[in-house]
Amino acid sequence: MAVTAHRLTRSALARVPAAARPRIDPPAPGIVHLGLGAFHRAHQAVFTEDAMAAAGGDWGIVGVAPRSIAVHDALREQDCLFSVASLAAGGTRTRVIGALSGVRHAANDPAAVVALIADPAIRVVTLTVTEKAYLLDPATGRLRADGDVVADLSTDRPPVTVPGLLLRGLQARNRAGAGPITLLSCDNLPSNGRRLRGLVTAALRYPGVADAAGYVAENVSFPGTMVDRIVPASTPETIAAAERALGVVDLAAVGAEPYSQWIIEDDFAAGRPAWQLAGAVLTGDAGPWERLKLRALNGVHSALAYLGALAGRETIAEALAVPGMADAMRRLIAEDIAPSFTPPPGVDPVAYGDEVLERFANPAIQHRTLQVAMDGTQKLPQRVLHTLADRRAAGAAPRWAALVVAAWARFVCGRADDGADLPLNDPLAERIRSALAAARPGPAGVVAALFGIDATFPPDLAADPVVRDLVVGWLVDLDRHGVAETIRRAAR
Ligand code: CS2
Repeated sequence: MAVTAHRLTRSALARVPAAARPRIDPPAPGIVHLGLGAFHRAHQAVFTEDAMAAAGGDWGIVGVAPRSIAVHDALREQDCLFSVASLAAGGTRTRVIGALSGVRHAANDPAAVVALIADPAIRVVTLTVTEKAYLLDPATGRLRADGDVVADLSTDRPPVTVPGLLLRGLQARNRAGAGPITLLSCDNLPSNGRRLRGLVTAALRYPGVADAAGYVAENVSFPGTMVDRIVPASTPETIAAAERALGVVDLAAVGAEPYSQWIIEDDFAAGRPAWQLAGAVLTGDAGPWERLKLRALNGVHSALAYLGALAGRETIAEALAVPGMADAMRRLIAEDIAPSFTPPPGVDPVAYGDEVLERFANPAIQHRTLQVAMDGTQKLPQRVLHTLADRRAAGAAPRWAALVVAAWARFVCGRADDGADLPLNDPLAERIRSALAAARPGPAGVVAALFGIDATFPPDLAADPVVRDLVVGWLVDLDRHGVAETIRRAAR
């Protein structure tokens, strides 16, 4: 009869290889994190454990799952322990992380989350809530009217949205006299610190939370960050590999590439962990690093996701293996992305791009093209459209960046080159479908319809005839020849 392995818990740590055990004792809480996903567990939690191992400090993380309860329950059953496997072609290194002090499930217990943010022991709130949670209209700087957010901010009901949890927590912190705090966005957005400040400031206009406005202005800082580590969604194989490595069952295991980078603006109202001792880079301005990463990594990621999914490639590494694809991505980086922005001092975007392509080619990382392809209306602006706009402002014709938009346009039409259906996972899926349903026939009609989605495409860019012609031209090729032949022809 098969012997059931023990679950990963504090008492089972003696069964785990010594080299894989946590580097710290259970820490007292000092941080609340919103968004308990795989990325947070493989990135900020690891940096924070290493910072505490190097310099101590009560910086334990209380992880808050906004909606999904599965990870919350798994971690609670495991004394908040989980493992991270660094997956390299030459082998895997797995370690158990003990940086979590607790977990909460916001949907089931919003009051506990509000009370945490109001607790004087908590001095930093970090967030990985994905692009779509920042309900701010970039054009107006005002909160996009989302029914739940408005209800959270103007009624006494328990909050159910990220803005609601944040604002109710800050309001309670002010009323409790709990002192200053830092809100640290760790989402893939340009100027993510300013975006988060904008979100909070816009929310403070609502009567239900307006009394916190003075406190926020005087006591809350919003530094920006750039975060980087490729962390595919966990699968049953992730869990099985963790059990083989640890000898216990970890249902919250994550797998990630070995590379990890964190650039943080050093503006903390009530202190922070010694993240620099864990390899993070503290700076006065994360902006150039954000643009480098969002355009030369995430922009290329999205390109490979859409082109790869259309070509029937399951993973990013397989997409990159399409003949001519690596050369096309190098041209995207060299001809359109690199000249579109000023990189951090001493950084060559083309060399950075070459390293990114090596990371994407890692055969040990099963990063699905469909996972990266999700939420395109929320990702395209900072990953591709800003590159297009900046190159157009310089009078250039960014044909390779236009290819990414064309690939997205063909992807959202829902059909791969071999006729297979493609899923549309996007907050604006209905808006996309209705635009396509009303589109004039043919590539020009599709582009005109999709360019009308002004939450994604700024009107001036959508009206640019050079951009439109480039995107339509690529879409004609993709429709006529498919990805592989289009890439082959383009490489000539
Ligand atoms: C990916 C990112 O899913 C996606 O959209 O492009 O999660 C990417 O893996 C990370 O930003 C890498 O740091």
